[in-house]
Amino acid sequence: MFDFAKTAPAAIVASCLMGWTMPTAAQIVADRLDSNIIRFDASRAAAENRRVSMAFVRPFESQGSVRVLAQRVQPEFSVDETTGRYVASIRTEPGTSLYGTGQCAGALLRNGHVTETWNYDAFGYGLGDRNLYTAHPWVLAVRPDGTAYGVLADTTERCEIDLRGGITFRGVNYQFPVIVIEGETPQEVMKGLGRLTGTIEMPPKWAVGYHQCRYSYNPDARVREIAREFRKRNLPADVIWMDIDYMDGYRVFTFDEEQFPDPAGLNAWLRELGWSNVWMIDPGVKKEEGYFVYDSGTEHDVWVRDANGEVYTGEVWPGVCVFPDYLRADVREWWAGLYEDFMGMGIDGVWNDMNEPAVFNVASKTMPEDNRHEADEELGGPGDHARYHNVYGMMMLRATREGVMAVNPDKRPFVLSRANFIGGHRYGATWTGDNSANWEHLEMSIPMSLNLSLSGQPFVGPDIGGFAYNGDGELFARWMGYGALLPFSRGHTAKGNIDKEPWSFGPEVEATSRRALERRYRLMPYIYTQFWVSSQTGLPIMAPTFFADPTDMALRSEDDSFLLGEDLLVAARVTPEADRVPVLPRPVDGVAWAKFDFPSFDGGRDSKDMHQPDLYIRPGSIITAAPVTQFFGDRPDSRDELHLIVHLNAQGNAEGTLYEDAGEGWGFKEGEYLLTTYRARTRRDGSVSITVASAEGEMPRSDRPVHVRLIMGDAELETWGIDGREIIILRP
Ligand code: NBV
Repeated sequence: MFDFAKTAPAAIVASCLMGWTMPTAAQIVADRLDSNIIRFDASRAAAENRRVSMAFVRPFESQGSVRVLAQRVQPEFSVDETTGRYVASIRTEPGTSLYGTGQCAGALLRNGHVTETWNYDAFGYGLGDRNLYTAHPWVLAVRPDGTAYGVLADTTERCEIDLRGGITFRGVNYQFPVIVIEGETPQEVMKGLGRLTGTIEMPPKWAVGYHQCRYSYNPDARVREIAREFRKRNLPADVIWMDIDYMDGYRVFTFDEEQFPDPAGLNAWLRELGWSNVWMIDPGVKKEEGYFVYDSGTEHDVWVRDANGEVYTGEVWPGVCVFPDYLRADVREWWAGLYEDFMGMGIDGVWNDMNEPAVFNVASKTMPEDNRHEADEELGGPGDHARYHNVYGMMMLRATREGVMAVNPDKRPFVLSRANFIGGHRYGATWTGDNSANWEHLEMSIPMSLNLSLSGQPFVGPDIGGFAYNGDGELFARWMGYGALLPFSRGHTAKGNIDKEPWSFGPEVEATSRRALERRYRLMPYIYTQFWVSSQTGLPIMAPTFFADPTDMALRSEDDSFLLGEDLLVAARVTPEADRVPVLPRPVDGVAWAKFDFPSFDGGRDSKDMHQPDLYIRPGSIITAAPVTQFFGDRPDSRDELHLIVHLNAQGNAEGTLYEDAGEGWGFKEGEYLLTTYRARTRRDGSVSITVASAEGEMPRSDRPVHVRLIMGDAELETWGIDGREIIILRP
């Protein structure tokens, strides 16, 4: 049980022992960190003992103190008499909708739920589990009038988030500050969170494609077989993944000599077929003298130690393991160095798994809470595992990213991590761990990915098709349908399961999968633009439908649909019977969001395929699209055609933005990009003129053909023109 007196700062201990009373508003210390961001500390003593924030992108200086009573959101602080827990709470006004809290199983709307931040190897998780793989002590609150605020409990420690009546955070050991971000809209709050915790870096464009994984594709001949099959069948995909069985006895940074004798050759062969590759690395290092990673780590004294100062050992895949202390910069540097030879094998991306960290054969499924981390002062100084558990994975991810970047400084890194912490999106993408192949999980994946997105992790998605168990073709087809439109789109399944490639369930499921993947690749210009928007602003890539109209209470608990960017609504059918009717945003000035689709490879319209989610375009917007490609770089001609899908608003206008760059490298930071705003205007004679309203960046505009589709209810008009020149659509 938590002993508040043992670890609390002296001043607080004294008041605690005397029966710590709730500080009055006058005792609470409130500082402005940014125009709409206020930090509240429970007391002067708490402020003085405030720890370094691991969530923030950089240290924030106070821009001056503010009056607590003048704030619309006023946190209250107390200590729970029975448990001794430190409590920070916020009263919410009736009708406030609550979201975020990181990865949670269940509905989008989090009112009434209790979760806990404690990264956990949650294989087989389900509804009602309080803590999963990642920790995001953050709540997004949307008031009935659509104004919003976000609340961050700035602590890395175990923290309960209780949304049964208002917002309550219960922590242990540390009187953490509460940070409140106010916004006129939830979007404004997310942008504030982006300023506070940073934004994603642009990923390589191949990582925005579809990823194919399984535990495991081995030996290498199987990898080639899968890669060939995708191309033969015209199933668009960019990335193939190597799970732990490529390693020699699960020793990280090694390759099984029999099954993967020539990883560099394999990667080069894959590249010829347009594939990028991702290989797994876990944190547990086999304790074995003579194994170079263990020997070098021991020499550099990098391992986490137990409370007695002995190197801690725990069992994971390779057997008895030791664990790097990623809280130390020198250890991160050592770890980063290991990637030199590894990446030298032509490896494109890295997958960090098991980094909660997961440990076998212990009830807690992780290392003891009294293990020691010799964290650097800039991260808060030495502390126990209880304090640093939730950021262990994030620090591993950071070290990996640094290693990958050091080897390939001219390339954009791609790293995927299972464990993470709020702010960890700065270092890599996250997926939702070991879900299951059943309808409950298919249904849960959308709200789960949405709440992670609303917690500041935009590059996110589940194992499409479900990890544990088999499922059937029907389930797989439906999951592929919407999974192909998630920010991180990867099919995966566990060892021992049946094959789960798009063709494994027969021709119908294969055709459905192809249509789904073709949609992603057609929408690639638009989707890639959303990654750029997120990298610039902190906005999520996938957003809940209520972002279209935060004042519409009917959208607040819409679990089955999501927005990609602002202009595209994806409405999925997530029950076997496909019997739920999505709640769509209200018409804007009488103009409804319009359904649209693409012709698919097999000549049909996707809408004939009930496994594909319905696509809707916002009134007044232009969505950009491209011809189907099989992978990034498949049609490298810069004069390749561009498609504009136009849906006019009540005034007869529409606008849409397209971001383009090389898809790899950092040239875009030096101006090598093209940001175009296309505008449609209805002219007096009723015709519609489409022009480039504004352009930015030094990448030249080619004279590529532009195909324009004007969506008009069930009908549509189309025409062709040249990019950069006015295009006119005559209306009958
Ligand atoms: O490395 C094997 C798996 C991996 O496929 C999965 O995605 C991770 O979440 N890993 C967990 C370890 C074993 C899980 C049973």
